[in-house]
Amino acid sequence: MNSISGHEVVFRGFNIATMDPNSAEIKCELSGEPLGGLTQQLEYGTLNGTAIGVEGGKIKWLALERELDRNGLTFAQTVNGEGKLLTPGLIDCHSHLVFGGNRASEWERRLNGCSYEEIAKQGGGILSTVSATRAATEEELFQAASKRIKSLLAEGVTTIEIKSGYGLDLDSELKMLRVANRLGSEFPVSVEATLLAAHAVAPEFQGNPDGFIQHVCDSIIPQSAESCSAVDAFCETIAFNLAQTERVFERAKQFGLNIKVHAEQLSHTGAAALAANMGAISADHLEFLSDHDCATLGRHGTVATLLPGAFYCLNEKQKPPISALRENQVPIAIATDSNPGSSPVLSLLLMGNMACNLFGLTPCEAVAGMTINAAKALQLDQTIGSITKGKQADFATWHVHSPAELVYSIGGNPSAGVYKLGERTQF
Ligand code: DI6
Ligand code: FE
Repeated sequence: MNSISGHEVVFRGFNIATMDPNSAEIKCELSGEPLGGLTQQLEYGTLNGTAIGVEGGKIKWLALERELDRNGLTFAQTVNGEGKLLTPGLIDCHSHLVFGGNRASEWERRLNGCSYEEIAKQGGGILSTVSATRAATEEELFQAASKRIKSLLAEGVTTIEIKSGYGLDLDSELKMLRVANRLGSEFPVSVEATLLAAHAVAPEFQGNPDGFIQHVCDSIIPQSAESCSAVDAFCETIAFNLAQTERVFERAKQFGLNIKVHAEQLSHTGAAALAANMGAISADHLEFLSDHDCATLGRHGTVATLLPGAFYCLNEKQKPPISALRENQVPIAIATDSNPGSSPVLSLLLMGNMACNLFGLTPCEAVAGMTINAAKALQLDQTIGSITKGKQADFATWHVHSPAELVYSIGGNPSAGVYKLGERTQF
């Protein structure tokens, strides 16, 4: 018995890149024939001549169009793709989208030879955005982030992770988390809010990082736990050390929160392996990751999230160890790291292009990095990230034929419409 009722919204006439690693096993709801057998491009999980039935915001079935026609089935509504590409909605699994002010003047100083670390040590960098974020009202932060999120949504993003970390006191961190969650309720996008209180030492605790970490563990994590799903920390010579990072993660785990980490961005600290050993869902940046760390990530299933925007904007030279990540079967995700300092980026597709051109990913790895592996980086791969029966009907449609074209060209948004829970988005 098939489960086709006629009440579905049907998407047909699309060239579908399912990004489902098990796409070869997908079967037609009507005939039981394998759908993946129709294509040579199993790595993108490409399906042609296949319709998607959506009901209640979810993918109810996949079926051959000719079988639907042969059985004379009619439906409540049909969306005809006319040959356009359909992919899972894109997922930006690492962003700092909520912040006050901007840091264009620091960028000018960096162009004149001042380093990111020097600016941070002089009280600029993250702390200058902390001042601007504390000074901004909640409404001002929401309006500024709304403008930014629209750029991402217009390019196919249907889920985004947004970090706090520019408040660094309880009230300001909670203000940031509220703005992040409000973006998810007012725009057609799912927001995963992450607490990043351990981003920099708060000005009130200058010279006393251990005291600040104590405050994060005693007060900020417990009082933010209901407003976020994960806790992140910046482990770096200019931020927190390994022992401080571990304290933050231990506390987060006591509240049942996921952990993720900014690690091995400017130097090797061992934070990625520490986090993986503690069960982190992702380790992010990773330019200085060692081959041994790659094995640790692989063993624990921790996702390596690469952030080529920060690498590019900081003019870094050291690249993440792509071959060792592959050898250890570490899932690789790609994200914007959208933030006012190291990655003022509002295009996830551009990050896919940079991941290929700068880091040597294949276009297929880049697209997987913005879909199925980004879902894994948020521990949401049971519900989003691929075109799979039972998952959410979050779709991006495109004026291109092949998925590689999404990351091949730069600029000129190829979006042909976005669907969140089966509904065409408007914002
Ligand atoms: N690494 C980053 O890329 C951002 N935070 C971090 O820990 C940069 C944040 C900033 O410069 O404002
Ligand atoms: Fe970041």
